[in-house]
Amino acid sequence: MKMLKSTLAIVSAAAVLGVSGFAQAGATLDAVQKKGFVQCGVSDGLPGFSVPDATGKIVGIDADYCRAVAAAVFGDATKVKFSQLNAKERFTALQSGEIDILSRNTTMTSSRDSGMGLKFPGFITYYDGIGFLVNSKTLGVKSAKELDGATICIQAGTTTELNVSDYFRGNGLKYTPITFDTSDESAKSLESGRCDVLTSDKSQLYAQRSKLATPNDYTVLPETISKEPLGPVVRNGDDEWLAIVRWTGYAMLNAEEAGITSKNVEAEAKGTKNPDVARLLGTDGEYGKDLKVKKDWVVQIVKQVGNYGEVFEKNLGKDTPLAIDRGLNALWNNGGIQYAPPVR
Ligand SMILES: N[C@@H](CCC(=O)N[C@@H](CS)C(=O)NCC(=O)O)C(=O)O
Repeated sequence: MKMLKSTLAIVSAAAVLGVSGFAQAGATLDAVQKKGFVQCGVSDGLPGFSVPDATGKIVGIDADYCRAVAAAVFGDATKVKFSQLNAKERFTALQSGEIDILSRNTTMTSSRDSGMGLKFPGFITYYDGIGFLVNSKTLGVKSAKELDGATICIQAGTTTELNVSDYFRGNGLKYTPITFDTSDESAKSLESGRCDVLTSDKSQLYAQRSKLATPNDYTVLPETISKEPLGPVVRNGDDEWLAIVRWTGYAMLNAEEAGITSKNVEAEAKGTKNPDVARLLGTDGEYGKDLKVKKDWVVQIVKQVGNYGEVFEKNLGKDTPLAIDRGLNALWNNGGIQYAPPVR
């Protein structure tokens, strides 16, 4: 009887874990291969990160990350379906198994990485930080320190809520928060003057500003008040899937560092004399096999999606409406902190 009870306890615990989305090692890759696509959770619409273009295709660095994972798994970057999620919905969608990866401008924090049945593979798609966007014509402030008494638009379910509260308390300033479920609602409220300030990750402030009717009237204040390392998230307990998602990003960074681009990757795969490049591109060794992906996984990622720098420039760089500098997101040997462990 005692044994039966404990067996029942284990079975019901397993059922609960199943329901709450803890994955078993290998389960996600198996399921993805069976259905033939990666289900990717992205934002509701954030230029540069994930937003539908005129044809309805979701474009942006977060969407491309999922395409790169599909290129690694299937050799085909188009084998992705997207779920558009707001900040409040995103973690439940991953926990419940509705999506395979969350790639939605999500900050890695200890509580999200440990207390929620989720894991950040650790690849940081974009090093960000919270800032403030103001209408420089109507609110003549040059620094966040001058925001005492301001009404501030914030998105619910984000790290922004807590970080802004810390900043104002820490600096002895008062503010009135107005929270919204979507960033479009926040942006509209800034435009209508309902709030004096819009706060969010700085990359998103540039993205939001690019969508306003008169972007040049708005300024991002110089302060960055928090660390917001944004990256993909997977369910806890499936190390195999976590490794694929993690090494997809590292492969893209290593390709950039080695000068491998979407244009030259095939020629390099055939003709390289550089041992690092030969390993990275699967000409030498079986590094894809360890990850349970094909030998040419990196060739497919870079050919079909691009190296990290190409993806950054295409979605966020100087030729886009966002015109964001590489800054912290430059490679470690070029003034930034993007540093990938080697494929070997
Ligand atoms: N990085 C922060 C903020 C993420 C976030 O959701 N930001 C909003 C503010 S711009 C957003 O992405 N909105 C787009 C949407 O509603 O889909 C976090 O992980 O909590």
